[in-house]
Amino acid sequence: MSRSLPYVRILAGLPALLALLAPPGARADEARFTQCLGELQAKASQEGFSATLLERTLATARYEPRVIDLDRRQPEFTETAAGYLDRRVTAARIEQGRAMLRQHRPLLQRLAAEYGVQPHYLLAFWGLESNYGGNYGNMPVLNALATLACDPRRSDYFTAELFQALRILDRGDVQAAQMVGSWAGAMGHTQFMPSAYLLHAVDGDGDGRVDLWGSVPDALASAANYLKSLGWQPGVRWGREVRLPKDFSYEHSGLDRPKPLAQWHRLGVRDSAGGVLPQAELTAALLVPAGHRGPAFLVYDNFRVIMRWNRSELYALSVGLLADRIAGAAGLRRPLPADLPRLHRDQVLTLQTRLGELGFDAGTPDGVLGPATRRAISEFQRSRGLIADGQPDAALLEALGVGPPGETS
Ligand SMILES: [Ca+2]
Repeated sequence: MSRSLPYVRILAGLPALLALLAPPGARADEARFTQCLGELQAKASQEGFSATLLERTLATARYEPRVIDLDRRQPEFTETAAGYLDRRVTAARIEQGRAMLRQHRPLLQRLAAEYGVQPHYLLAFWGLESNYGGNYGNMPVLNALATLACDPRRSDYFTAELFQALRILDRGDVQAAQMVGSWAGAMGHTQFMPSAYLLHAVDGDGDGRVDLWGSVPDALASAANYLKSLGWQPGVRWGREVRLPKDFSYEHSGLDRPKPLAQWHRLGVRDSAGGVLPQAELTAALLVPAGHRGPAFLVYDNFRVIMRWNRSELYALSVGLLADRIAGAAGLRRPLPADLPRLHRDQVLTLQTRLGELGFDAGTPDGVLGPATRRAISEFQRSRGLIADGQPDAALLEALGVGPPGETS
């Protein structure tokens, strides 16, 4: 141990000093964190992490109240498909993706050959996760993970991720100060959690280190390797926009109702230009994320692979649509309706309660518009002779007597 210079000691004491100046609730949080950090260090030590490592890593972790605020924050309103996709598949992101395709073409072709993931998909993930490295977060990952590990809500998960982060630091690929990311601990160009880093990150530029912050080849090779391990099928699309026949029965829609392409053909589904679907031995599910007035999509197995990266249907759709646009495709044939209502949590709760009262099982009312709620909406719509697309549009709200937020009658 080297002797600390006096000012270093003062700096080291600064957090405690600042904590004394904070309001009592924050002081209690800090105190709990300090105690928890001690326990984490003891646990890490039992798991075999060296004292030297812990001293320069875990011992320096700081409580980040902002992380807890962000973790607690629940969206007040539901997001419409148009709102979600318009914010992610933007003209600027498409343009930059095409520029990145030109700039990194040899690398992307090498990765496509090695891992079987087409270049435009790697670019779409990169664009969505960090805006092509332009914004991968500046939160010290140890602080974020230690703060969440010491919070009861998801302590086990984040304690495990924190220890994985220590393994990465132990390996020496990156220094603690450079290990920055999102408030939830997702790191670098591709926003890998530490466990994904340890399992799937690879050295794409051959310098012997895996650096998801400073090396684009490492980040893209890691994304390709991860997608391959999630089951990515080489040369297959994510899905495509399709055209539905008049009077189509929307009960066929939903990820849980896949059918062979030939069967979709028999149901009158055509490609977005009205042509016959490709003759391939593929199974696909039909999605209508904005209801019957919006576009329809047939999605293939690779769509489900994207959902293993991030469990949101709209996220997977944004990856697919951005990838298509980067590869040169035009936008949607049928635009996303911009006038669908965003529902307040109160309204979703009322809607779920009403559906339940009427015998349509939307699960336990939680204010979140998930697949079970959409399924219940669709069954209610069918029972009333409405178009059963599962979309909570104005007609549905009226039929269920769901008023503006805050109205309970
Ligand atoms: Ca490297």
